[in-house]
Amino acid sequence: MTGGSREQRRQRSDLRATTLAPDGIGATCRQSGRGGREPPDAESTEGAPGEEIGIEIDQVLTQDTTGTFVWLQFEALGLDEIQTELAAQYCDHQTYQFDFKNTDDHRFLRSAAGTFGAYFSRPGNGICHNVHKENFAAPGKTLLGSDSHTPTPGGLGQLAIGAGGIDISVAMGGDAYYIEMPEVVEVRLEGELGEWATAKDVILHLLQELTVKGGVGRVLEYTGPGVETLSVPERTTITNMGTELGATSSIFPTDERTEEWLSRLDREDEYVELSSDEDADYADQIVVDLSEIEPLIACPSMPDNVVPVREVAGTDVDQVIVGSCTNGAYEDVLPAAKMLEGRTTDRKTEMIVAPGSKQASEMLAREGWTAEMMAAGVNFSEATCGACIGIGHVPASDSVSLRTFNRNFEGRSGIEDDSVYLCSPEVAAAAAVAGEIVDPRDLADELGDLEDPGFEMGDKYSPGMGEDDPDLIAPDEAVDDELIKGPNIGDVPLKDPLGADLEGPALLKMRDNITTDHIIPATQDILMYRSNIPKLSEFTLSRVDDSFARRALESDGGFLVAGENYGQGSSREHAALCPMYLGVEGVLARSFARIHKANLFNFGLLPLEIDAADYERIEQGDDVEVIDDVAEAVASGQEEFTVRVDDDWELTATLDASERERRILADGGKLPHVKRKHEDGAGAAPADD
Ligand code: MIC
Ligand code: SF4
Repeated sequence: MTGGSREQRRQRSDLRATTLAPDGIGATCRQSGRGGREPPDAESTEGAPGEEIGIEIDQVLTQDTTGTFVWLQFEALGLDEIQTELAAQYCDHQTYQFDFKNTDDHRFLRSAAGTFGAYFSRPGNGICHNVHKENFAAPGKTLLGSDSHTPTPGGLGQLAIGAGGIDISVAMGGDAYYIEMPEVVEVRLEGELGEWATAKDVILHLLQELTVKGGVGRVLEYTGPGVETLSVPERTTITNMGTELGATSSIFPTDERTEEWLSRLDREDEYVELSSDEDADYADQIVVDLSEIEPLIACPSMPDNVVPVREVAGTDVDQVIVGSCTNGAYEDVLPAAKMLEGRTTDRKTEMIVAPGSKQASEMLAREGWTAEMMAAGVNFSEATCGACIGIGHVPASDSVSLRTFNRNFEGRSGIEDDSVYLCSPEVAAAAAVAGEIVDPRDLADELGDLEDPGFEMGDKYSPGMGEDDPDLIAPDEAVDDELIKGPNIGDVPLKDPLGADLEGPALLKMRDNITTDHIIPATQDILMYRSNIPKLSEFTLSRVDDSFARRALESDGGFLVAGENYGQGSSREHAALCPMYLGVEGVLARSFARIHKANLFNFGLLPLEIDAADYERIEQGDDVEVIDDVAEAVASGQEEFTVRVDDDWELTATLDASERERRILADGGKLPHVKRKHEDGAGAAPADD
């Protein structure tokens, strides 16, 4: 059994600093095969971009909405003990427990953490990224998490990557995590942020420049003299939202500010100095002059729809929410609290604060800021994801909501045609006071006595944290030692191995940038079925076409057609699992988002890339037939596939897959693949290659 008390865990940790790119910061890698080569046994620290590498995983995290399947698949793999140095199960997305199904999920997760040896963070203790950052994130360690914002602790030098649930199950079983070696891009920070400009504006600026596709296949490594001007909470706001750029991960070097931050948590012994080599060679360089950053805002309904706040000033605001894994730290809420001191929120504007962790809540309360904000008209939520995925505080129809969150995909707030803007806590508080969007610099001029609250680091974290924390249960204090499954916890569906023929209608044609929130929405009414695939699959792509699930089931097979960046956003493997359950065989898209493409392989769906002209020509309802013997072609490493459309014309589609991914596809997905390897005598570990 791994895990143990916090003290035991510290003694075990060997804080090794290793290498991702030949010159960058990162992790120990194993190279894997592409184009017929088998993975070499030897450890390697090199890898050319595009080549498949295996990363050894030190820590894993999972949360309540992806976690049930992580453990169900861990169980289905026949595993009984966690092999990573540390695993943590958080309950953060649906902590209001509106339905017994949510509470059943949480009870199951506690029982799984206890049975297999993970830390268990109780519902309401905070968002996984915030609680992990406070308790476990450590420079030089690798972290894999079943949530797309797992890269958050890159702000303190941890190489952290988001992945699908079964990738977490397999990593917990002791196997490496395999990805295509990303390009490492330098983001060089010059200068210092000016008045009213924040870390949130830095990442919004990058989204404006690079778009939601700009980071795909890349790790962003922050360097330059501007780094030392940013504290760890500011850095983690930036690394958290690197996910919206599509980046595999984002990482900062470590320095005195990292050490100072760790010492506030009594974890200074976990500090490791990490920086890139002076002559590091990057695939690209982006220079950001922090002194030129001004307050920015992402307009509805995409995180890269960014403009200066002044451009949308005067827009009436109905709701303001400060919180989330991006801006829910004590240090994020504090500036908003200071701005509201002695003021009130506008009568027509409701303001809610949802701290990222119970620790942040507790500190705000102990220092009197909660009372101060309440007097100003603010309401408090428990520490939860909640409103970020349409659970609570759903905006009124035809209303404007300003949030300090990271995503504003249409409908994600819980109402179709929503109008959600993303901004810093300072811009949010200014809007709450003014009742409309306003650049805080202009509000300060108007009010005369409003000062830039600046950034202030909190004192030592509050006494609630530490060995006796009742909300974070260590494996050796586990409450349960066997799995407790309520009636809503279903089975893991399995797919048959890939056959020779693949044919069916183009069930749905979609535009560019379709998110996993389109594929499987996360709102309250739907989220409670995450452990019940037959029921959840009824909602598949309902946000695009509510007849889709019925049509897919009736058609008994078929394809999805999509534009660029298909499956961006969340890591939820349900976005591949549910289409698979409905009989979808493959996706023809102009390009795929990284985690979703991996999830398609993991559930045996063929992800084929098509060009712009063919995408334009193919229509919903057309018959699609892959001419090749698919099983044979996939196994033999064939990259180009001929697809006949409507018995009338042909297109060439590309399968960009490693040897390992081809074997997973051929077996019908990762679970059957790993089980088969296991049965074939590959040993106790769930070898994935
Ligand atoms: C999100 O922000 O979309 C989520 C909800 O945290 C997801 C995870 C999920 O769908 O459960 C993510 O980011 O991976
Ligand atoms: Fe939770 Fe929102 Fe962060 Fe996802 S993005 S982990 S839903 S706070």
